[in-house]
Amino acid sequence: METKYNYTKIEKKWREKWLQEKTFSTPAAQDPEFEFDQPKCYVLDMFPYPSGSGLHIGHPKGYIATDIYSRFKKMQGFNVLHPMGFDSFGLPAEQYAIEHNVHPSTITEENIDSIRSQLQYLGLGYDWDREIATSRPDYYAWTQWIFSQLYESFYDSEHIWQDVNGKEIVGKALPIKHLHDNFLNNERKISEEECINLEIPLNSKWIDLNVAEQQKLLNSYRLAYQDEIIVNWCPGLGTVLANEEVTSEGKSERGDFPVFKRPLRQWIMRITAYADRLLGDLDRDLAQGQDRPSFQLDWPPAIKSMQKNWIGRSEGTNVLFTVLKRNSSEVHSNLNVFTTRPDTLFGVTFMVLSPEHPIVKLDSETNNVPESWPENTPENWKGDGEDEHVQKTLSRYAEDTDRSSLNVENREKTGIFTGIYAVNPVNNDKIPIFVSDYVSMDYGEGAIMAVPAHDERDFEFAQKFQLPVINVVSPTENDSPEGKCFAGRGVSINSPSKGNNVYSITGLDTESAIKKITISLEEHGIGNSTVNYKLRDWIFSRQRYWGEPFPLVSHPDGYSISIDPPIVLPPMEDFRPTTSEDPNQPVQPPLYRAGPDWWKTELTDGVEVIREMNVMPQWAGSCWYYLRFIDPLNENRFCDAKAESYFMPVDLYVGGAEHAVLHLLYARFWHKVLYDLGYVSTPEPFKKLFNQGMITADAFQDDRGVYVDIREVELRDGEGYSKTGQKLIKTTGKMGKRYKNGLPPEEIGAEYGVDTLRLYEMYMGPLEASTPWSMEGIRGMQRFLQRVWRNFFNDAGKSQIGGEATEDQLRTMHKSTERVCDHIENLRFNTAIASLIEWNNELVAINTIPQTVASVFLRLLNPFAPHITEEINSRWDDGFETGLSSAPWPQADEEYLTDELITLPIQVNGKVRGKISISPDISEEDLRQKVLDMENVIKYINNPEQIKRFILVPGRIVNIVC
Ligand code: ANZ
Repeated sequence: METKYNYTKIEKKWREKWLQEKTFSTPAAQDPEFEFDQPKCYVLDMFPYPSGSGLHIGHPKGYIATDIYSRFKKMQGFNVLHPMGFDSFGLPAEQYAIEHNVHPSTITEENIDSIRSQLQYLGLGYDWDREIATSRPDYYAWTQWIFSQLYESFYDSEHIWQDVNGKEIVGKALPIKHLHDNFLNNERKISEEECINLEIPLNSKWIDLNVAEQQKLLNSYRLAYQDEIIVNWCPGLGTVLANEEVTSEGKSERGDFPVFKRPLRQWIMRITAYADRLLGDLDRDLAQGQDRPSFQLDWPPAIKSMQKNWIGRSEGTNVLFTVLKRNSSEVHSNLNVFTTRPDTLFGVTFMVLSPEHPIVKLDSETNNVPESWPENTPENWKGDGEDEHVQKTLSRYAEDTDRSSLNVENREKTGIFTGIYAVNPVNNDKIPIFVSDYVSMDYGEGAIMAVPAHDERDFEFAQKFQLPVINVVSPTENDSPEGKCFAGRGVSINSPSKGNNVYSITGLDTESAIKKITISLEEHGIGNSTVNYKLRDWIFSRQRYWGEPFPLVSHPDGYSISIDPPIVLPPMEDFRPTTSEDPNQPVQPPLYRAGPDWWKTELTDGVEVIREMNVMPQWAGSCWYYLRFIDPLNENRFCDAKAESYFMPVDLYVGGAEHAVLHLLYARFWHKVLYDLGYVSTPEPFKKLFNQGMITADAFQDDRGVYVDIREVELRDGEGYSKTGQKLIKTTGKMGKRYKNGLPPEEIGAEYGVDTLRLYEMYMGPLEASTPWSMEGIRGMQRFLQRVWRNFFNDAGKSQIGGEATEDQLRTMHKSTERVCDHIENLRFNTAIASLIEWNNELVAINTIPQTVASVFLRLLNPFAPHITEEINSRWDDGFETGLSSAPWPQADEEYLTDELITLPIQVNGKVRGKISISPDISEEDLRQKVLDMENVIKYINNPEQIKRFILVPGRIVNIVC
């Protein structure tokens, strides 16, 4: 037998063996042998989209981590589910296909094949029988099915129900049929607003409505509904984009095409209905029923707070102002504003409307807004001037908002005076109304009461237009004004004193002032407390080809009907989006070109209907893939119910922090809908979330600033030179295409071995940190493995293992076991590896390594470097016949861990009364408990509940004063 550590051969052998023997497969739920009472561990990776350029060594960092964790859990006796799949629908795959002039259906499967083999090359123990790809019909049929569930449901925000543990929850998704029956039986009235929207007489009943009207009413409740809204339209890509897909310059993230705002009929997901639960469940105890423990989300605090900010819950008050007719003191209409600071009502010196506010659009219809507008000067905002340039300014606003009005926050404030006035309800002051784009129609009421003394943005505006500033909040001592105005909390001033005005709040602290004035406003019917969210509903249609078709048809009477999946994407030679340079061109999704053969169809009653021609966005498939992995071959259900409640929630979910909001929020939303409808058993899908850091690397630019592929760079003394000998500029960046500094895993694997690569990636630093790649580092790791190999085999290939372990050797062994186990459990792989290296250095010095020690060492190293350890185990007479992957994880024996204890004297009221042996890093709480359990100490304390002071001087003494 070959005696050298020949990693190339060894790694190939084990890689093939694992695949052939399906070593890491998890029994299927339908398998009669399946043991539902074995403890489970569901470990999930954020699945990749199958890009054409394949993986570089930066990509698998998270995958190596979950592989180590899964192997560790398997050895600990858990039934581990560790699947992998591909996020293969959507823009990236489609753009790649367009650029390479191939069809997405072929190129996607080809890319999947090559990425799969790269993942297998890395020795990752996935259960490949469970592979899914979101673009395959047997998968997306169920994405469509879930869409139908959303379409056929509404959110009853008043429905009170109890979760499995009897906790009361307010609000639930219910079948739309309930709503239909409620309307039909007059248990629910059609509201005034609904009648106005439907253009039907007030107090109409369900039976007075025609079918189209009834459907329109239901549509306004559905969790997936259709509406005409202002969207980011990118004619260059031929599709609508989410705000997040648009850069701050108003260009598309992909391709850098201009983006325009335009109204478009869209399918939308009512995620806002779940805002409160999506927020609350981030920090709540989540029940799973009697036999299963409740859990809390163990997520990085930064991700939780990003989700909180994204949802943006804001408690405030809506206040009703009146708007006067132009040049008159008669009331024209009402104007509602949303404020978080009703205590500043006496400091309002102007109002600002969003350019899209309906009052701005009233113009000639009502004669309220002048044909030409007053000039935009301080003299004129007070009164009567007229100037046509104002009209121009206003139309410029319209243009401005057309060109993606993102990032208006930091721009210099601009605005115009409307020439009309509002009346402040608390003091009847007449205040001018302006229009400015720093107020957005998307939030609150699209109109604000401006308080320049206490709001930075209003202050800037007031400065610019020379508007008065009235202080109404006085800072308390430790909260003095920072900027030009005081936005903090304090005590109300200049806001009438008691008796002068029903709204008087002078002298009250901000909290009480808000409360008091809100109550008074409510009593007078001109205000009510309310909650606003920054979260917007989710625009769910894309005018592209490579996505899930909707399971919907449109009826000739103008409403949609859901139809049974699967709706298979028609094969189309020309799948390209209909692009144009003209933002006003009518929108024509590619599926239109599939022709009437595809989009015309008949209902069972013979009515001819038209299929929906938009497709779903990329996010759809990834919203629920973790459920399909549980039971990927099920043809009758998205996933077997018993298997779902066994495997859910996902115990560990590892992926990039870039998915902090969208994917993680969308998936949680769908999950909650499925939970409400009774399809899944846990209120949240992902119990523990972890974000791996990036791998960065040196990148080199030539003197034109162009990046030179890292493999074309010659390295000398830490500097890089081009092929022609030109010295290059060295920078650092995230490994990848952009900086041309990615290296394929096969290249590193061939040179150093995959086990070395795996170990090195985990050793570079804490998993969550971004760390630079270094060739020096990887060589060090290779030397470590060579030493491990030589510990087992001398040059003649003979085993050098045997004999009994000494006390000291056992102590090191158990301590290392304890440490490595704890580090892996907490995903601190770098320190786990450091412990193994340290231990191995001791082993190197021993001539013959005792059998027990060798066996434990191998098993601890196995999750990190599975190929070499399996090979050693298989060559060794005392090895595990099952192989290490199913060998039992070593247990640390407490007895051998004890020498780490330190002994401290215990003093009670100045006298030493006993001694205690404790671990040096015991918490004060645990120590106190231990001391209180010591009878020989306790007898000196009259009443343990009345201990005055309990002091631990670390490493010195425990001091009790009573
Ligand atoms: C008066 C006031 C006085 C305000 C004061 C703040 C401080 P959050 O916390 O984000 O909810 N506002 C309301 N609607 C707006 C819109 N559509 N576009 C831009 N700004 C809007 O912020 C709520 C505050 O933002 C509201 O409270 C309002 O200004 C402004 F000393 O009203 B405030």
